[in-house]
Amino acid sequence: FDQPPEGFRILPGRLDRPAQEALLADIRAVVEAAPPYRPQMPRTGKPFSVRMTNCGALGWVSDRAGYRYQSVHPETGRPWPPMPQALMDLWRAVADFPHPPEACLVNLYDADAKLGLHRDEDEDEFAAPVVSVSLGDTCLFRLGGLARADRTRSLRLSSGDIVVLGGAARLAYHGVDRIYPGTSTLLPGGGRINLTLRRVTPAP
Ligand code: MD3
Ligand code: FE
Repeated sequence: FDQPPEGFRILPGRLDRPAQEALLADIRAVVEAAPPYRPQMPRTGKPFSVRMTNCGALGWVSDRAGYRYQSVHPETGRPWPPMPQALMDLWRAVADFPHPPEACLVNLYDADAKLGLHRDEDEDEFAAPVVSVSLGDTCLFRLGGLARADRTRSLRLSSGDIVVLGGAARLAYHGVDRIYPGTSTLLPGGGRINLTLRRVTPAP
């Protein structure tokens, strides 16, 4: 699309099918150790339509008390499983940031799931980019500007696409408006998985 914000990089088809399958095997192991749960909106307790889990030293969670990063799963109380080496390697290859990611948020979308327009601002290190990996069904992704009222643009993200959000784009509003069922054969039951790699604490 025209005029992407500074720091927004899309790498279409960055992961080939074997790489997607290998990453999916890693994520299946993460999901076994840290079962996906349904976060709730702060204050209201309204459930998200997206289910979530995490891997890495820290994980993003949301409940009535608010949004935060924490070192344990909110339901099992166990530490998040380690970040798979393939994700550490991917960050090193695309992030252009000299310190490793600390958190990988795993978002699981069924055909009806959406993610409202929001900013990722719960991290203490905005110099680091967020790196997103899409697996499974294509979604309609919406990217805005630094203010909620700014014009937004929509683009499709497909399995194997990687997006790097650095610079000014790091604090841009964004969301997922819809999933296109049946657009990928990667996930046997359909749906979409998005991984976001994040640096949470200030880089040393
Ligand atoms: C643009 N995830 O987990 S990934 C999220 O597809 C999130 O599941 C979406 O938004 C998903 O917070 C979008 C692409 C993405 C991630 C972070 C961004 C776009 C971004 C941060 C700033 C601007
Ligand atoms: Fe986000």
